[in-house]
Amino acid sequence: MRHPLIAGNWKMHGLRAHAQRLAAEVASGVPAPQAVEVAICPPFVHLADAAASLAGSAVALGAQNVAPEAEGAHTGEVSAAMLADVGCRFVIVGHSERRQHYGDDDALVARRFRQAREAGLVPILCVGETLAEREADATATVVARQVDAVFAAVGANGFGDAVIAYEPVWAIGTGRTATPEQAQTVHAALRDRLAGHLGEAAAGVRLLYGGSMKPDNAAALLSMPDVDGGLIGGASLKAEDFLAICRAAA
Ligand code: 3PY
Repeated sequence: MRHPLIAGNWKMHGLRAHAQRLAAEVASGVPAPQAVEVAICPPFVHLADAAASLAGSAVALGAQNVAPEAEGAHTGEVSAAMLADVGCRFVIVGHSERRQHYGDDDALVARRFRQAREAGLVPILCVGETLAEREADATATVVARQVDAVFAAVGANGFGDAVIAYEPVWAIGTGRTATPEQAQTVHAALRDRLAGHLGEAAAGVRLLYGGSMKPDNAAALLSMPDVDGGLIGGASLKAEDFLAICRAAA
Protein backbone atom coordinates (compact mmCIF):
# COMPACT_ATOMS: atom_id res chain seq x y z
CA MET A 1 0.00 0.00 0.00
CA ARG A 2 1.58 3.29 -1.10
CA HIS A 3 1.11 6.32 1.15
CA PRO A 4 -0.32 9.15 -0.99
CA LEU A 5 1.75 12.32 -1.20
CA ILE A 6 0.53 15.78 -2.14
CA ALA A 7 3.33 18.31 -2.62
CA GLY A 8 2.81 21.99 -3.39
CA ASN A 9 5.26 23.58 -5.82
CA TRP A 10 4.97 27.29 -5.10
CA LYS A 11 7.42 28.15 -7.89
CA MET A 12 8.60 31.82 -7.75
CA HIS A 13 5.52 33.26 -6.12
CA GLY A 14 4.83 35.31 -3.03
CA LEU A 15 6.67 37.48 -0.56
CA ARG A 16 7.58 36.61 2.99
CA ALA A 17 4.27 37.40 4.69
CA HIS A 18 2.39 35.35 2.10
CA ALA A 19 4.71 32.38 2.62
CA GLN A 20 4.32 32.53 6.40
CA ARG A 21 0.54 32.78 6.18
CA LEU A 22 0.11 30.10 3.52
CA ALA A 23 2.35 27.62 5.37
CA ALA A 24 0.43 28.23 8.61
CA GLU A 25 -2.95 27.79 6.88
CA VAL A 26 -1.83 24.52 5.30
CA ALA A 27 -0.43 23.32 8.63
CA SER A 28 -3.69 23.97 10.43
CA GLY A 29 -5.93 22.37 7.79
CA VAL A 30 -4.24 19.16 6.68
CA PRO A 31 -5.95 15.78 6.94
CA ALA A 32 -4.52 13.13 9.26
CA PRO A 33 -0.96 12.19 8.30
CA GLN A 34 -1.86 8.49 8.18
CA ALA A 35 -4.24 9.26 5.31
CA VAL A 36 -1.98 11.46 3.20
CA GLU A 37 1.51 12.92 3.43
CA VAL A 38 1.57 16.64 2.62
CA ALA A 39 4.53 18.82 1.70
CA ILE A 40 5.03 22.39 0.57
CA CYS A 41 7.97 23.57 -1.56
CA PRO A 42 8.40 27.35 -1.17
CA PRO A 43 11.18 29.38 -2.82
CA PHE A 44 14.59 29.04 -1.10
CA VAL A 45 14.38 32.39 0.70
CA HIS A 46 11.12 31.44 2.37
CA LEU A 47 12.20 27.99 3.60
CA ALA A 48 13.21 29.09 7.10
CA ASP A 49 10.00 31.09 7.59
CA ALA A 50 7.91 28.21 6.27
CA ALA A 51 9.74 25.79 8.58
CA ALA A 52 8.81 28.02 11.54
CA SER A 53 5.17 28.18 10.43
CA LEU A 54 5.06 24.38 10.04
CA ALA A 55 6.68 23.62 13.40
CA GLY A 56 4.79 20.92 15.26
CA SER A 57 2.59 20.10 12.26
CA ALA A 58 2.62 17.01 10.06
CA VAL A 59 3.36 19.03 6.91
CA ALA A 60 6.80 18.44 5.44
CA LEU A 61 9.02 21.03 3.83
CA GLY A 62 10.61 20.72 0.41
CA ALA A 63 12.75 22.84 -1.90
CA GLN A 64 12.36 23.36 -5.63
CA ASN A 65 15.93 22.67 -6.72
CA VAL A 66 19.35 21.73 -5.36
CA ALA A 67 22.94 22.30 -6.42
CA PRO A 68 24.62 19.46 -8.32
CA GLU A 69 27.72 19.85 -6.10
CA ALA A 70 28.08 19.26 -2.35
CA GLU A 71 29.74 22.60 -1.49
CA GLY A 72 32.33 25.11 -2.62
CA ALA A 73 32.74 28.05 -4.95
CA HIS A 74 29.37 27.87 -6.68
CA THR A 75 27.95 31.37 -6.45
CA GLY A 76 24.18 31.45 -6.23
CA GLU A 77 23.73 27.74 -5.56
CA VAL A 78 22.12 26.08 -2.53
CA SER A 79 23.46 22.72 -1.37
CA ALA A 80 21.50 19.66 -0.32
CA ALA A 81 23.07 19.81 3.14
CA MET A 82 21.81 23.40 3.53
CA LEU A 83 18.31 22.29 2.58
CA ALA A 84 18.39 19.44 5.07
CA ASP A 85 19.74 21.81 7.72
CA VAL A 86 16.85 24.27 7.26
CA GLY A 87 14.36 21.43 7.71
CA CYS A 88 13.64 20.10 4.22
CA ARG A 89 12.60 16.49 3.72
CA PHE A 90 11.94 16.74 -0.03
CA VAL A 91 13.48 18.44 -3.03
CA ILE A 92 12.11 18.71 -6.56
CA VAL A 93 14.68 17.84 -9.23
CA GLY A 94 14.33 18.18 -12.99
CA HIS A 95 11.10 20.17 -13.10
CA SER A 96 10.25 20.81 -16.75
CA GLU A 97 10.63 24.58 -16.27
CA ARG A 98 14.26 23.95 -15.33
CA ARG A 99 14.76 21.44 -18.13
CA GLN A 100 13.26 23.89 -20.66
CA HIS A 101 14.60 27.25 -19.51
CA TYR A 102 17.70 26.64 -17.37
CA GLY A 103 19.60 23.92 -19.20
CA ASP A 104 18.80 21.07 -16.81
CA ASP A 105 19.53 18.07 -19.04
CA ASP A 106 19.29 14.44 -17.92
CA ALA A 107 22.91 14.33 -16.73
CA LEU A 108 22.58 17.50 -14.63
CA VAL A 109 19.29 16.33 -13.14
CA ALA A 110 20.97 13.06 -12.16
CA ARG A 111 23.76 14.98 -10.38
CA ARG A 112 21.19 17.01 -8.45
CA PHE A 113 19.38 13.78 -7.56
CA ARG A 114 22.59 12.23 -6.25
CA GLN A 115 23.35 15.26 -4.04
CA ALA A 116 19.83 15.16 -2.62
CA ARG A 117 20.11 11.49 -1.73
CA GLU A 118 23.55 11.91 -0.20
CA ALA A 119 22.17 14.56 2.16
CA GLY A 120 19.25 12.32 3.14
CA LEU A 121 16.63 14.30 1.22
CA VAL A 122 13.84 12.62 -0.73
CA PRO A 123 14.09 13.71 -4.39
CA ILE A 124 10.88 14.31 -6.32
CA LEU A 125 12.17 13.52 -9.81
CA CYS A 126 10.07 15.19 -12.50
CA VAL A 127 9.74 13.58 -15.90
CA GLY A 128 7.48 14.31 -18.83
CA GLU A 129 7.19 14.83 -22.54
CA THR A 130 6.60 17.92 -24.65
CA LEU A 131 3.57 18.23 -26.89
CA ALA A 132 5.72 17.47 -29.96
CA GLU A 133 7.05 14.32 -28.28
CA ARG A 134 3.52 13.18 -27.39
CA GLU A 135 2.33 13.80 -30.94
CA ALA A 136 5.31 11.78 -32.23
CA ASP A 137 4.21 8.92 -29.93
CA ALA A 138 7.47 9.24 -27.98
CA THR A 139 6.05 9.71 -24.46
CA ALA A 140 7.12 6.33 -23.08
CA THR A 141 10.59 6.63 -24.64
CA VAL A 142 11.14 10.10 -23.22
CA VAL A 143 10.12 9.32 -19.64
CA ALA A 144 12.09 6.05 -19.73
CA ARG A 145 15.20 7.97 -20.85
CA GLN A 146 14.73 10.52 -18.05
CA VAL A 147 14.39 7.76 -15.43
CA ASP A 148 17.26 5.67 -16.85
CA ALA A 149 19.63 8.66 -16.64
CA VAL A 150 19.13 8.78 -12.87
CA PHE A 151 19.68 5.05 -12.42
CA ALA A 152 22.83 5.27 -14.59
CA ALA A 153 24.17 7.85 -12.11
CA VAL A 154 23.08 6.42 -8.76
CA GLY A 155 22.33 2.74 -9.38
CA ALA A 156 19.39 0.82 -7.97
CA ASN A 157 20.67 1.19 -4.39
CA GLY A 158 20.94 4.95 -4.77
CA PHE A 159 17.28 5.42 -5.66
CA GLY A 160 16.12 4.93 -2.07
CA ASP A 161 12.67 6.27 -1.26
CA ALA A 162 12.69 8.80 -4.11
CA VAL A 163 9.40 9.84 -5.65
CA ILE A 164 8.68 10.37 -9.36
CA ALA A 165 6.35 13.07 -10.64
CA TYR A 166 4.97 12.69 -14.14
CA GLU A 167 4.44 16.19 -15.44
CA PRO A 168 3.51 16.39 -19.12
CA VAL A 169 5.17 19.61 -20.29
CA TRP A 170 2.06 20.53 -22.30
CA ALA A 171 0.08 20.58 -19.04
CA ILE A 172 2.43 22.83 -17.07
CA GLY A 173 1.12 26.34 -16.52
CA THR A 174 -1.24 25.93 -19.49
CA GLY A 175 -4.40 24.99 -17.63
CA ARG A 176 -4.46 21.77 -19.72
CA THR A 177 -4.49 18.54 -17.75
CA ALA A 178 -3.85 14.96 -18.82
CA THR A 179 -6.99 12.86 -18.60
CA PRO A 180 -6.94 10.31 -15.78
CA GLU A 181 -6.51 7.58 -18.43
CA GLN A 182 -3.58 9.39 -20.09
CA ALA A 183 -1.92 9.80 -16.69
CA GLN A 184 -2.53 6.15 -15.77
CA THR A 185 -1.02 4.92 -19.06
CA VAL A 186 2.20 6.82 -18.46
CA HIS A 187 2.35 5.94 -14.76
CA ALA A 188 1.97 2.25 -15.60
CA ALA A 189 4.78 2.55 -18.18
CA LEU A 190 6.93 4.28 -15.57
CA ARG A 191 6.30 1.54 -13.03
CA ASP A 192 7.30 -1.08 -15.62
CA ARG A 193 10.49 0.81 -16.32
CA LEU A 194 11.20 1.07 -12.59
CA ALA A 195 10.66 -2.68 -12.26
CA GLY A 196 13.50 -3.16 -14.75
CA HIS A 197 15.78 -1.29 -12.31
CA LEU A 198 14.32 -2.16 -8.92
CA GLY A 199 12.43 -5.42 -9.39
CA GLU A 200 9.57 -5.90 -6.95
CA ALA A 201 10.46 -2.72 -5.06
CA ALA A 202 9.04 -0.74 -8.01
CA ALA A 203 5.58 -1.52 -6.61
CA GLY A 204 6.38 0.66 -3.59
CA VAL A 205 7.57 3.78 -5.46
CA ARG A 206 5.19 6.71 -5.26
CA LEU A 207 4.28 8.16 -8.66
CA LEU A 208 2.75 11.64 -8.52
CA TYR A 209 0.85 13.37 -11.28
CA GLY A 210 1.74 17.02 -11.86
CA GLY A 211 0.43 19.43 -14.44
CA SER A 212 -2.53 21.61 -13.56
CA MET A 213 -4.00 19.31 -10.89
CA LYS A 214 -6.82 21.29 -9.24
CA PRO A 215 -9.65 20.66 -6.77
CA ASP A 216 -12.05 19.85 -9.60
CA ASN A 217 -9.90 17.23 -11.36
CA ALA A 218 -7.89 15.83 -8.42
CA ALA A 219 -10.29 13.08 -7.35
CA ALA A 220 -10.52 11.58 -10.84
CA LEU A 221 -6.75 11.62 -11.35
CA LEU A 222 -6.11 10.23 -7.87
CA SER A 223 -8.58 7.40 -8.44
CA MET A 224 -6.21 5.84 -10.99
CA PRO A 225 -4.37 2.80 -9.59
CA ASP A 226 -0.86 4.11 -10.30
CA VAL A 227 -1.47 7.76 -9.40
CA ASP A 228 -0.19 8.00 -5.83
CA GLY A 229 -0.50 11.72 -5.31
CA GLY A 230 0.15 15.04 -6.95
CA LEU A 231 2.73 17.76 -7.45
CA ILE A 232 0.57 20.85 -7.42
CA GLY A 233 1.45 24.13 -9.14
CA GLY A 234 -0.96 27.09 -9.16
CA ALA A 235 -3.53 25.44 -6.90
CA SER A 236 -0.93 25.15 -4.11
CA LEU A 237 -0.88 28.94 -3.72
CA LYS A 238 -4.35 29.07 -2.15
CA ALA A 239 -4.69 27.09 1.07
CA GLU A 240 -8.34 26.35 0.36
CA ASP A 241 -7.59 24.78 -3.05
CA PHE A 242 -4.49 22.95 -1.89
CA LEU A 243 -6.28 21.51 1.15
CA ALA A 244 -9.20 20.38 -1.04
CA ILE A 245 -6.68 18.37 -3.13
CA CYS A 246 -5.12 16.95 0.05
CA ARG A 247 -8.56 15.81 1.18
CA ALA A 248 -9.21 14.21 -2.23
CA ALA A 249 -6.06 12.12 -1.74
CA ALA A 250 -6.84 11.13 1.86
C1 3PY B 1 2.03 22.65 -12.46
O1 3PY B 1 1.03 22.08 -12.02
O2 3PY B 1 1.96 23.59 -13.28
C2 3PY B 1 3.37 22.25 -12.02
O3 3PY B 1 4.33 22.61 -12.65
C3 3PY B 1 3.54 21.44 -10.79
O4 3PY B 1 4.89 21.25 -10.50
